[in-house]
Amino acid sequence: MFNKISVIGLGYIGLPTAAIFASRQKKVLGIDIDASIVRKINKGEIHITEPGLNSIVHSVFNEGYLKASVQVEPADVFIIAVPTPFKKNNSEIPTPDLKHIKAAVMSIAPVLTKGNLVILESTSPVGTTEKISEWLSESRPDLNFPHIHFDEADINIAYCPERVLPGNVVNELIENDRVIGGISLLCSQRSLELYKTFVNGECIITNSRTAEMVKLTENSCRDVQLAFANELSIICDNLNIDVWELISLANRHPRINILNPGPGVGGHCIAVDPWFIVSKSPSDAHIIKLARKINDSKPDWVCDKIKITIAEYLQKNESKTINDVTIAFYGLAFKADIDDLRESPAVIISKKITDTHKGRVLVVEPYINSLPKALSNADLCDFDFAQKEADVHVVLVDHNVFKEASPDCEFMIDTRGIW
Ligand code: SAJ
Repeated sequence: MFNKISVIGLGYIGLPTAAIFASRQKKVLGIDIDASIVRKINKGEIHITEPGLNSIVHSVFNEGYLKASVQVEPADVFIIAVPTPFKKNNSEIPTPDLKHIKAAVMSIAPVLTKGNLVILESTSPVGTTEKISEWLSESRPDLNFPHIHFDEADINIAYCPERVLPGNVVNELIENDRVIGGISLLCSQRSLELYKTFVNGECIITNSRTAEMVKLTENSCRDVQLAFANELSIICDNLNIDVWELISLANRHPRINILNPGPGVGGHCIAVDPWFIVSKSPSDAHIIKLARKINDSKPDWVCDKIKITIAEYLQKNESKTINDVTIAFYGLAFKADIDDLRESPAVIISKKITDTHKGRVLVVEPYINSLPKALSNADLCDFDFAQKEADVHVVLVDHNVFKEASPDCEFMIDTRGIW
């Protein structure tokens, strides 16, 4: 049935998905436009950090089940897992950019044959799966597509979002429940059959529009909850209340579960996906839009706190000038215990301060070997060096190694409440 599976886009979702299918003895061809990624996978190696993934890719490659290529080939199933960034367009509301999805769809169009299943996994605005069906039918008028022919179509198309947590992807891919939204019932049923080859969680069938909205709703819900926690942290700071104590006490209520505030909300999902809802329903999506604004403004608030703390340090150390003040940032990743710096509020904050601060800036980030270009004026160092050299200490990520440390800092901003 599904003997040959092609996964288009070998990133944080596509590569683990390709590897797990291959580990179930499916012949998998991974496609990526980046030749260096393809070369790496074709040596049995990986280009991302994700616990447990390296050994799976290594063995499925050696057993001959996984290969990578820049060139699409015929297959039984095509799974699209490419990024869906947004465009800012000088407007208040960013809009989703479907160029990578469209390019992936156009790349498979020439090799499609009757009976193929096409699955979109990329987070996408509502209606994208139907659009894929339209694009394909324009490009392949010799085939029937489900947005017109439903269960009679030659090609089946569905939206099947992932909901895995970076850092626990391999386990969650297998164990999480999965929502499967076909354009027709047959599209859903065939997709369910495919995912059952490795998903232990329940696979639940719906239509493609609902499945698209489920994915956006999950991440928007978390964004709204994070905005609540971040707003609380600012209110508590003004009222001289320890927000961490407040939350732990409020969370003793049986129906309250407030998340932890932080320096902002990062990553390529929660900080992005809510805009896909807002851009489709700008006059109705009030809370979702406000949550985005609250979370996006938190890094500026942290920068202001850093400036106030520097001023306090100088007040206490009268012989020093601003040029003498060394600041240490602890963590750059967008969240704990990963190496991913995408959309990281920690990068935004440390860059903003590094660009204007006249003294030295140190960064402690055990998950990277060199600083990104944006921070070329800062120095990457280890924890002990930062503790010894810095005057002002700023915790931006709650990595376990930081939690286990016993810091000694008089002037400190702890955006994660770990010290
Ligand atoms: N964060 C806090 N406080 C918290 C929890 C998180 O400040 O209490 C911050 C993190 O530091 C990070 C951001 O929120 O900056 C997002 O982190 P996250 O752990 O909440 O989520 P992601 O982006 O790693 O993964 C999310 C997950 N979605 C939900 O939990 C609803 C995951 O299940 C999705 O698969 C993933 O987005 C995705 O790919 O869409």
